[in-house]
Amino acid sequence: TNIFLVGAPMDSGKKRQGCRMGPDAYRVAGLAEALTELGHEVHDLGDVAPDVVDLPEHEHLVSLPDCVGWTHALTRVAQEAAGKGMPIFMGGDHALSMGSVAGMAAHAKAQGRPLFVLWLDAHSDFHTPQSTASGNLHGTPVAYFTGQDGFDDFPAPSALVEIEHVGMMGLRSVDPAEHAALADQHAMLVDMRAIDEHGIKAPLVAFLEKVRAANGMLHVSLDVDFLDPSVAPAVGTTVPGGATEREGHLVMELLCDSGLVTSLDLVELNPFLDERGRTAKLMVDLTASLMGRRIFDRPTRSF
Ligand code: DIR
Ligand code: MN
Ligand code: MN
Ligand code: MN
Repeated sequence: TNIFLVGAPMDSGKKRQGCRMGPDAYRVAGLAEALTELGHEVHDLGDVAPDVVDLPEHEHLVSLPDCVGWTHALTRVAQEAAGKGMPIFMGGDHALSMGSVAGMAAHAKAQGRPLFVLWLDAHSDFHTPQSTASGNLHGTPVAYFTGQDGFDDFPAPSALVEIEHVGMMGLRSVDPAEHAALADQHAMLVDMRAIDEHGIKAPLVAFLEKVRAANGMLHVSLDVDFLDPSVAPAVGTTVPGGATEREGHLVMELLCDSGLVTSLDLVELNPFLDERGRTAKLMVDLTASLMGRRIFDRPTRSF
């Protein structure tokens, strides 16, 4: 596969700083090398910068002008990269997915194919700028790219993702307003209890069958906090009770087997909170599993 690494050092989607160091952490942890070793052709496009927009700061929403500028820039870059190969967005916080997904949706539309989104996250990120209590826009991307109301300051996406084409896995922190908004929608919602009871494979396979039946493209958005904090501590919004390291790899291995994934976000890594690169390396290893690494091919890893 022709892979394009897109650095998106976006740190504006929440108050706590550090995600801007994410792209370089992935580079230091050997993301490009791991993918090259698997036989892929890897191009690092360097880091994107946000567009400059003429918008005042908002009294409640954190860094609104910056978030709007990033969305403009990343939508454009995503569309360009998708035309050449498979983009991997190295975040950066989860607000970057407003741009990455909007760009991929535009690309898919131009191909005459629907875009599906697999959201691997403790959180549903389905707030609107009106419903968010924290003011942190990294809690809003799914509402943005599915066309919910209230994003007037943001670019209107040229293509939306249907909420029926969204699958969320790993949920264990959904705010009341998000829960209410999701209740009358038809996204696939797989919370940690469902994973405990049925395993992670069954719901994922069901989702992938839907993607295949629709000849869809599939964007995967991997938030570090999908994983349990005991294996992935470098994230500002840890929630106990997350996916294990093996559950993470199994998801990636099944996605690899499906051959359906056309783009990937790696988001919310905060290297400032990491333990000697441990979380960055795990995210690189998960990406390697997605791109074809098998158990018996794994390099031994130490800290
Ligand atoms: C929370 C945090 N729901 C908020 N969202 C996070 O601030 O609205 N998403 N951390 O990954
Ligand atoms: Mn998230
Ligand atoms: Mn999260
Ligand atoms: Mn429903």
